[in-house]
Amino acid sequence: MQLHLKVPNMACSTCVESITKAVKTVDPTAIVQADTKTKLVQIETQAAEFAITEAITAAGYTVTGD
Ligand SMILES: [Cu+2]
Repeated sequence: MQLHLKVPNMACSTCVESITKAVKTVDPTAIVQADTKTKLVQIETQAAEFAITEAITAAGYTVTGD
């Protein structure tokens, strides 16, 4: 399943790293692609969307609708 999330406070590559790490705590096999310009995060994962969203939020980021 592919998730498309918007993370408005993702500003730089360190943010991308933190978000990727957070996602991988939920699903180590997840593939994360993030664009700091569009603030869009594409995640290929078998995990539930709410679990991914929760992990990103816990890492200090805001997830809004696509
Ligand atoms: Cu950053």
